[in-house]
Amino acid sequence: PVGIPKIPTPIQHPEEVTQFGETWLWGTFGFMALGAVVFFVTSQRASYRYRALHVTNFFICSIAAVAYFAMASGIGKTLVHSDPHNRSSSREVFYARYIDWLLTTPLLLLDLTLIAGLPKAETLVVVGADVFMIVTGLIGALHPSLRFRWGLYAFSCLAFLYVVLQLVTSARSYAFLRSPKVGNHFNQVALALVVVWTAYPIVWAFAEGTGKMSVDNEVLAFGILDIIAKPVWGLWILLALPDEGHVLLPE
Ligand code: RET
Repeated sequence: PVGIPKIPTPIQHPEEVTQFGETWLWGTFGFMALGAVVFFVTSQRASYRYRALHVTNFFICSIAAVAYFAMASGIGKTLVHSDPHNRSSSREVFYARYIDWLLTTPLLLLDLTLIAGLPKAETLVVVGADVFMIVTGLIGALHPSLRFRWGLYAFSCLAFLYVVLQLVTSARSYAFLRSPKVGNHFNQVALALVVVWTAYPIVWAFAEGTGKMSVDNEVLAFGILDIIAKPVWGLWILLALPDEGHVLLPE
């Protein structure tokens, strides 16, 4: 029997990273590895009063370097299908980023809380909110339903707001309690952190959220943000740190 004539359909491709994105992933790996080497050297030379900050920055860059090595070499990603009948609605999601962020964002916050001398209990709560922010962001990125994806985004944003609020209220006051110089330093680096970190949910909204941004451009944007938020910000914190700003391990 003559079969039903097939209507040729255009080949549909999922939205995936290309050579451009892969090259940039290797580039970002290079920056993180360089940062790790620099902080390793400075941590060996630093006075014990500041060493903890050099060590956290060394860990931050090392973890990111490993995550970027994995992503550049082709793992740590998965296809998310928002419509099982339409392959072009599938998008590659780099979940490895979230594993990196899960470990490194608490360490970045620790840089600030150690300078401010924030009490341990409050530090724990800030870090808890930060972990909640990353985990809900990860579940959102992997969710096939666009609607529920934004629900998880909202939970994540609430946690982010809480982190920011704790930094600009409580942690800031503790920093000024130590000395005006430490307070001013904290003001500057905390403000920079809030500005840079706010760009993450914006990129997410255009990339995972609406798909308006290609995976390549997402890789480029998060790469640039990660370089600013990790090695650049970490180096600045240490170079601008006043003498009285040594690490405080409070109650
Ligand atoms: C997500 C999506 C959901 C909403 C929010 C997000 C915030 C992410 C942030 C990430 C920071 C990462 C850093 C990495 C290290 O360099 C998860 C993107 C609020 C703030 C600083």
